[in-house]
Amino acid sequence: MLERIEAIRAEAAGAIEGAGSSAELEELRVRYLGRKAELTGVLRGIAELPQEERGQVGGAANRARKELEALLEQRAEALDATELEAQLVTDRIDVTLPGAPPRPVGHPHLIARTTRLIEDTMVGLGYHVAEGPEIEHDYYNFTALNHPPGHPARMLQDTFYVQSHPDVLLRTHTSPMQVRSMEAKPPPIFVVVPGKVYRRDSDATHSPMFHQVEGLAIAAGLTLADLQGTLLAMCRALFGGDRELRLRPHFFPFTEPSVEVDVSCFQCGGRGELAGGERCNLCKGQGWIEILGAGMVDPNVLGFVEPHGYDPEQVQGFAFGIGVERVAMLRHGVPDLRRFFDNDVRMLEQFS
Ligand code: 2U9
Repeated sequence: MLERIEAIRAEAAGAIEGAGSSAELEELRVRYLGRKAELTGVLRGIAELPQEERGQVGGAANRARKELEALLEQRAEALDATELEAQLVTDRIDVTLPGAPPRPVGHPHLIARTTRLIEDTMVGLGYHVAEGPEIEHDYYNFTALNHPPGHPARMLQDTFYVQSHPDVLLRTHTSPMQVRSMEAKPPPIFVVVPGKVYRRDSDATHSPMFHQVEGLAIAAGLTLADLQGTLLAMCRALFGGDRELRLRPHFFPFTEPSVEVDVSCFQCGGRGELAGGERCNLCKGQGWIEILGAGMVDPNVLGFVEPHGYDPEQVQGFAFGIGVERVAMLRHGVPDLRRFFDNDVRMLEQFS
């Protein structure tokens, strides 16, 4: 009997060691330790053995059962681990694979890209970028920018007002944020302000909402020459390294003197005619394209922020404003400004 028990134990131990799957292991458990297993039968029949054999046989059968139970448990753990590992490998999903069909990757809108280009150029010259509220107070949009009461820009035909608050409006330029920047920080200040602005205007070259970047530089000793050099660097970054500038006298309430600035035509090189002798259609034969407005900041404007350190006798500076849509239309040959805001992907995808 003892030999038989040892034979069963040895056979079962070998089989458990060689089991290749959890299912196979379960079969072995039933075969060697189940209700109908030979060893189970031996244990059940102990009471019927002669008294002197019971202790030895019972002890050997119990030890064999305990050993096989332990071996089954060990093998089960090992198999569970390898089976889990195998499952993880076969179930692996590559989340970096494109979906079906692959999704097209988006890109910044042409207006955002053009704004960034202007910002980057000015940051390269040492300017900070500041953004501010689109809903403004009359004080920041007009009063502090030297617009007298009754100035035409303040009129209802030109400006969107908030109905319930006659002093609250949609900003008509980003200049209010330059005033806020001066209130927040004493001179010297070099700041550009990009953003949406609103005017009651709508046609192929005007939209009730459009984008500007305005710049402001205030420090001791700045002159119109500094303004010219700054704008030349910006226009060359936008329209090519060979560009020249032309300044024409103009009027703005917030600058004195004020100028309108033309850039030499980047299609005909400023000649006004193309290689074949025909008139340049971009500059209409003029050789110059109007591109922005600028000027030396009016001392009256500095007077509004004098308590914040801007003494018009001590510091002076310049400001400029440039329309982003106009720059984008010129750089990319877009004929109608409204196309930027139709949200027609056939238009937008051309500029990815
Ligand atoms: C402060 C003082 C002065 C900003 C300026 C212009 C001239 C200008 C236009 C360009 C095309 C508006 O988008 S557009 O239609 N802007 O001509 N803007 S000077 O002058 C400032 C700004 C802030 C404190």
